[in-house]
Formats: sequence, C-alpha cells, structure tokens
Amino acid sequence: MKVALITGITGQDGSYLAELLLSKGYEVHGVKRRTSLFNTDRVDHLYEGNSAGAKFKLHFGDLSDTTNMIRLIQEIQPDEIYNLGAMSHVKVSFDEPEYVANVDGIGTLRILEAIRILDLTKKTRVYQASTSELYGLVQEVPQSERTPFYPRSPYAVAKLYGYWITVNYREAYGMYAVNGILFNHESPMRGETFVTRKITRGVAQIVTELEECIELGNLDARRDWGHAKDYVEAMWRILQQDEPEDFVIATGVTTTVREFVRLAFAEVGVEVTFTGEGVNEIGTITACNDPEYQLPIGQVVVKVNPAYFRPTEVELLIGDPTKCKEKLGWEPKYDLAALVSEMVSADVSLFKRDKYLLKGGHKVYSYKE
Ligand code: NDP
Ligand code: GDR
Repeated sequence: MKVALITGITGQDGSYLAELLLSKGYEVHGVKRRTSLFNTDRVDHLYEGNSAGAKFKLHFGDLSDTTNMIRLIQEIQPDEIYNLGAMSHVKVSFDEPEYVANVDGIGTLRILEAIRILDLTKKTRVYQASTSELYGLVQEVPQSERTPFYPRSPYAVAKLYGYWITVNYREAYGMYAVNGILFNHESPMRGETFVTRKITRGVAQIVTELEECIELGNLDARRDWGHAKDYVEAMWRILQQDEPEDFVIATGVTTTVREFVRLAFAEVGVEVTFTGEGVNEIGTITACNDPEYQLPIGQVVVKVNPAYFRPTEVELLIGDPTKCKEKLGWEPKYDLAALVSEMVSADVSLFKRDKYLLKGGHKVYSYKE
C-alpha cells in the first residue's frame, strides 16, 4: 500500500485528491491547521463508513513550522507528498505578502529540505502545486512549459520561488520533485471568495431572493477554467511517470469573467445583458425563461466595485495542454458548461435550504446578512 501525505488537505484540491487516492488504495495522511473553528468540512465524509477511515488520518501542522514538518514526514515516511498547502488568494496576498512568502515559498523549501535531512530522497516523490499565475503579464499565448514567467502578485512571486526550488532539488539531489503548473480549476468545493464560486453563490442568492446583486471587480479578466476533479487526477499522474518532469495542466479554452456570469445566470433561465463601461458597467436581467425563477426584468444583478480590483492584474490566461495530453494521457472530463452547471446547481440547493431555515427563524452560516 502506498502512503501519501497531503498538505492543504482541508482545501478544495486536497479534498478531491484525498478521495482519489483513497479510491486507489492509498493510506492518506493530511496536514490540517489548528483553528478556533472546525475546518475539516470538505474531508469529514472520508471518515464515514470507516472502510476508508482507517486509511485516512489528519495531523496538526503548518507549513511555516519547520520542526513540525520534519517530524510529520519522519513519522509518516510517505511515498508521495502533495504540497497543496498555501495562502492561495491572489488579492489577499497583496495584504499579507510576507506571510505568503513564508508559507507558499519557503514552505516548499521546508518540505524538500525535510526529505533531504531525513534521507528520503530516493523514497519520497514530491508534487509542488505551481500555478498559471507564474505567467502573469502576458509574454505569449497559449502558455506552455516553455513560456517565460512574469509574476504579478506576492502570491505568484512566492510560488515562483516554490517552482524553482523544486526544480533545483530535483537537479541537485536527484529527487523526484515536480511542478504541476495548473490553470484555474473550480468546483462546488471552491472557496467562496474566488470569482467563479462568488458568482454561482450570487446567482443562487438572487434566484432565492436572498440578495439582489453581485459586486465584482475586473469583468474583462480571462481565465482557462477547468474542474478540480479532473485536475487532481492529473496531479496523481504527474507523480507516476518514470522520469520527473514539470507539466502544464489546462483546458486550452479561455473565457472572460463577464461570460462566466452570463453562463451562470443562463443555468437558471435568466438572461443578463451588460451595458456601460469600466466602473459604470452593469449587468441587467433582460429575460427570465424558467417559470420557477421569475425575477423583475431590468433588475441590476451585477455591479462593478473597484474594491475588488488588484494593484497589478493578470489579464489573460490560456494554457497549452499538449504535453499533458501526450505524455500523461490526461483529458478533462468536464467542459466549462458542465462545470458551471454543477456549481450553480449545488449553490441553488444550498440557498434553497438556507432560505427554508431562515424562514423558520434559524441561523445559517452560508448566508451572511
Ligand atoms: P484552497 O485555498 O482551497 O486550500 C488551501 C489549503 O492550504 C487549505 O487546506 C489551507 O488550510 C491550507 N493552508 C493555508 N495556509 C497554510 C499553512 N500555513 N500551513 C499549512 N496549510 C495551509 O486552495 P486550492 O485547493 O484551490 O489549491 C491547492 C493548491 O494549488 C494551492 O497551493 C494553490 O495555491 C494551488 N493552485 C490552485 C489552483 C486553483 O485554481 N484552485 C491553480 C493553481 C495552483 P485552511 O483550510 O486551514 O485554510
Ligand atoms: P485567480 O482567481 O486570481 O485567478 O487565482 P480568482 O477567482 O480570485 O480571480 C480570477 C479573476 O477574476 C477577477 N475578478 C474577481 N476575483 C475575485 N476573487 N473576486 C471578484 O469579485 C472578482 N471580480 C473579478 C480577478 O481580478 C481575476 O482576474 C486562482 C487561485 O486559485 C490561485 O491560488 C491559483 O494559483 C490561480 O487561480 C491559478
């Protein structure tokens, strides 16, 4: 039985990856942070039924704590480490640049160094969660393994260090240490403040009449969006190759934030038309085609709020998946339409339940007034 250690197991990707590895017969260990509230919602179901429970274990830890990382790796003796732990919000990284450098950048070094100190360089393979944010300011499109990097945020700069220190440990010590340069991937498990989930939650709150409008930042930004379930499969494949290599994982299709909004509203039969420019742009309901959701024509459902702009923005990401298709045999099962449909449907169910509870005078946590 293979043993895997996942940092960031309580996050979106950590939860899907843990499920995948357990289904493949792995013993899965995860690092969770000590927090004042429960933070294991996304993985609690993995204990249930307990056939998986015995092979699934969480440990307290933090990527900023060197001795803790060394001790965990020594105790667990993992065959594979997936370093997914990070402060992963690009906008927030402008407010916490030093913390992000420590966790997202030096955190990667701590893992690699622990493996070296513990003499596990021949046993333990390391997957580093690199990112399309490394490309930043557009140098060429589509972006591939050969495209030069130009990071545009403290997050991306920290991840750039993580990328190169992984390459360096591979070359210097012959370690199986690799980067997956993943483009944006989303799901119903996505954190609520990333733009796709913010939009699908907003749509669900509007059709259940809990909110009237979504406030967003840059509607022109383009992203290559895939589904997290497909992307964790790629992570696993990257660690099963004979030779350690870095891979771009992407769909090859790019879409604006504005278009994502339109697609999400279309899922509930609501047509949204955008007018105006810059900070004055608005999205208005121009048709309601689903009898279940009859909202007023003319209702403004999207406004631009400059508070969501970033000091430096990444305008265009579109990945070239040629290498991962050819070498990993990886093909995404979801396209954008299927992703949007799954996310909207999950959030509509969530807010229908919340509306019911609110009507009964109960407190709900997914809806903040
Ligand atoms: P999430 O933000 O959903 O999850 C991040 C995880 O890291 C959480 O489990 C979080 O714990 C944990 N974490 C945060 N700080 C620390 C710390 N100091 N020590 C240990 N763990 C910590 O991210 P995703 O699942 O979306 O992404 C996974 C990884 O992949 C991240 O490294 C991200 O930067 C990278 N990535 C993500 C992409 C995407 O589109 N999703 C694309 C490319 C790269 P807690 O629950 O306690 O906050
Ligand atoms: P990103 O994802 O920065 O690409 O990083 P995010 O969903 O936060 O932003 C995508 C684009 O949408 C624009 N945008 C908004 N973003 C947010 N969060 N909130 C808004 O209201 C809003 N309005 C417009 C942003 O400006 C941006 O252009 C994600 C993270 O998962 C990283 O950890 C990961 O490395 C990259 O994807 C690949």
